[in-house]
Amino acid sequence: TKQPVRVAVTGAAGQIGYSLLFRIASGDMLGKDQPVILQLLEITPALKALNGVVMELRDCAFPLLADIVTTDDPMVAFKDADYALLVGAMPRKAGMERGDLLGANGGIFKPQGEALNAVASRDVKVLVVGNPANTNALIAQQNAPDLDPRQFTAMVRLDHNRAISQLAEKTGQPVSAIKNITIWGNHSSTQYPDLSQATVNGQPALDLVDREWYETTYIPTVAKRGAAIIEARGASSAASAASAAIDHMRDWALGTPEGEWVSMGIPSDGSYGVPEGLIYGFPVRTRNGQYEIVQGLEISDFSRGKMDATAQELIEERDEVRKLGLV
Ligand code: NAX
Repeated sequence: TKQPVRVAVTGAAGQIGYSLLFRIASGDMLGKDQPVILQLLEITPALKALNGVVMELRDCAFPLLADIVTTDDPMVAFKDADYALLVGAMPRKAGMERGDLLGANGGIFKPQGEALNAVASRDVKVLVVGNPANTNALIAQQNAPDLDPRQFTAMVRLDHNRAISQLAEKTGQPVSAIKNITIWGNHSSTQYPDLSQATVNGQPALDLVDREWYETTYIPTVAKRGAAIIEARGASSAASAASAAIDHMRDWALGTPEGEWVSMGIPSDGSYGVPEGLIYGFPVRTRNGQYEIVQGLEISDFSRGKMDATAQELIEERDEVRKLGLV
């Protein structure tokens, strides 16, 4: 039997945590043969609620759940962590400017980056879910100089999954028929859900739907889905966000199927003219725990415009956190 691996989760007593932890502990993320030790981080006032979640985790009697650690100290939560899912973040409050939001989150992701740098496994795989996810990932990464910058990623997988499901619904096909959608850029309303290479049962998706629908309905529906969920549910996406986090980490750790790709927010290496260093959604394939950007895709003028606009937003966020001395 395999040795347990250490999985750190921040914001563990929150909404997403309440779905995510049970999926990790049941083996959905790393496989049904991989025991896990959960290392859960919360702010001090939430430790009591976290303890309740831990009671429920224990009550599930998950065979793969080897141990649970709870703490309000990142140096404890990230100790020897093989995987770190950074979910806890400061939500945008009414009247908050972008700079205020980025500053508040810098207060969380800078010390967490430093703690990862100090105590995590040298191979730790980091996924930032907490918003603004891409720039929070950049902050953590820039404060962890001893770790490979490529180990810091941000979640655009929920957008990717939403893009699949919207296309499946429109074409009347199962989600399993849909391949090779890309979410380019920021996990925000400027994201670009790109169907240029997508296929439905092997047929080009853009031959099956009309261009007008794609540009004026599909793209904004995917990009604004988070707001639609809040409007309907009275709370932001939680189970679907947790499921996307599971998908992101599973595919990174265990690999993507032959001939298919997924979308991950990763540090740009300059591919497709995306400024180097931005944490940007790209099409990636993964194997043996490593990801690589899918190269050689044709980029139309329409795509170029969308990709540049979302890059521009990430540049502005980066400049803002630079001004604040966070990166
Ligand atoms: P909740 O407010 O339910 O939970 C967040 C938890 O984080 C709280 O329990 C809080 O005590 C904890 N927390 C705050 N600061 C912390 C710190 N410094 N260390 C450890 N824990 C801390 O939010 P939830 O609905 O779970 O969402 C979490 C984050 O995910 C939010 O930032 C949200 O915007 C973001 N999302 C990102 C998505 C994505 O696709 N990238 C989609 C879903 C979600 O909106």
